[in-house]
Amino acid sequence: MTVDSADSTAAAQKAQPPRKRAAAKKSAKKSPGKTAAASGTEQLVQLLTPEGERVKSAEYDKYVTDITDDALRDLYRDMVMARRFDAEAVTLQRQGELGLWPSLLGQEAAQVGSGRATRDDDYVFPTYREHGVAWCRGVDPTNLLGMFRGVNNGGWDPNTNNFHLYTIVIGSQTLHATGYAMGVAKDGADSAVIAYFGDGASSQGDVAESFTFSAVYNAPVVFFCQNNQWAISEPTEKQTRVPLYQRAQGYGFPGVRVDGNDVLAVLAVTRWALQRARDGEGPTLVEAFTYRMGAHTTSDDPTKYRADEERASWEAKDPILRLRTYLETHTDTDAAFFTDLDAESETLGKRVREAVRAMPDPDRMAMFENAYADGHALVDEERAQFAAYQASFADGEV
Ligand SMILES: Cc1ncc(C[n+]2csc(CCOP(=O)(O)OP(=O)(O)O)c2C)c(N)n1
Ligand SMILES: [Mg+2]
Repeated sequence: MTVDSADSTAAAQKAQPPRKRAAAKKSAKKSPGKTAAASGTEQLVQLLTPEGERVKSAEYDKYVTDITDDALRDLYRDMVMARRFDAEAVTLQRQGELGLWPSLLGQEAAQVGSGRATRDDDYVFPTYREHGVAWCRGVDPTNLLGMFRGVNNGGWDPNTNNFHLYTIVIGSQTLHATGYAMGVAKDGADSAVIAYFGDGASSQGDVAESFTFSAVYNAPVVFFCQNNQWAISEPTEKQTRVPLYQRAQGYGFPGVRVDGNDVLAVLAVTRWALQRARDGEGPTLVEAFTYRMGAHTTSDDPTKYRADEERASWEAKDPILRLRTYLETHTDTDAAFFTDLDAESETLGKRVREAVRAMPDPDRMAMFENAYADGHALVDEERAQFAAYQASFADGEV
């Protein structure tokens, strides 16, 4: 089924001071492109409504015929565990155990649906917010926290789970993914690549270059854009005058907008897109229409730039709640399933907390390692300088 997607524009305008709001209204009137991009009247693929009702899709049902009630419970569990882990990380940051944390709150369905659509031999290039995808790929959640505690530069071996390191430089991983996918095609492998990025990243030149190269070289890559409506304090209508999924058309490959808070629809659409890639049909753009329920990171205060009503309207579309309603209403899922899961997620929270606190501080000289594979004269000089500086302290400690 396709339905009208939600509109964040009105609420975003309300968050502005009156004068700015009037100017925004005026320019929206003047600019039909802007209105079209942000109006939310676009169609999006949905299989599970916010009220927890299953709706039919002639196009996409066939991609989820294997999803039994047990499989739905597994998806539900993934989302609950991802949210619980994320909440623990936010708390750890607030208590000074992490330097920063980018929360995934609200984006669990987009991440779990797409993450579970991937095969083990596929390769994933995340941004910095894909904790739910990492969970699906089997990366131990505690490994995600080292970089945010400042004790390592990544925290996991990308090739163990085919899950690349987090990338902070906005959009650059789409180029890495495209290059990797071109390599996959040259190898004649039938695996696919998926690159995650945000609505803000869609404005980056790197993303445009990735679209061009992947289209021209027919690279087996899925561009998975989580349109969470905000790029820090910039709303999506500041990024584009057409709905983001329509960008693909200009590059010559398909784009589709999916309800990013509907785990089943995201699973179906991403499976479709990955299969196209494997079948040699080239790239696809998936725009998962979702919402960043929390702050951009723990350093951000969204009350400064967006209205409370906007968040409230998205709370009604919560990805976890809608699947819970479906499970409770249409399956034989008993109360014990939910209470057991609560207990399991608490155990995860505790494990993560203990693991973070136990992370050893890195050797101070370690920061000079891994910048160059074979070393570099300048780095050698800096290393020697820093070692001498440390040795200048009477007790050898800085
Ligand atoms: C090249 C680059 N420019 C700017 C930044 C600063 N920055 C960090 S996150 C961000 C917004 C990204 O928004 P979006 O792509 O929508 O992803 P989201 O954070 O919403 O998941 C910006 C501008 C950066 N990290 N890299
Ligand atoms: Mg965003």
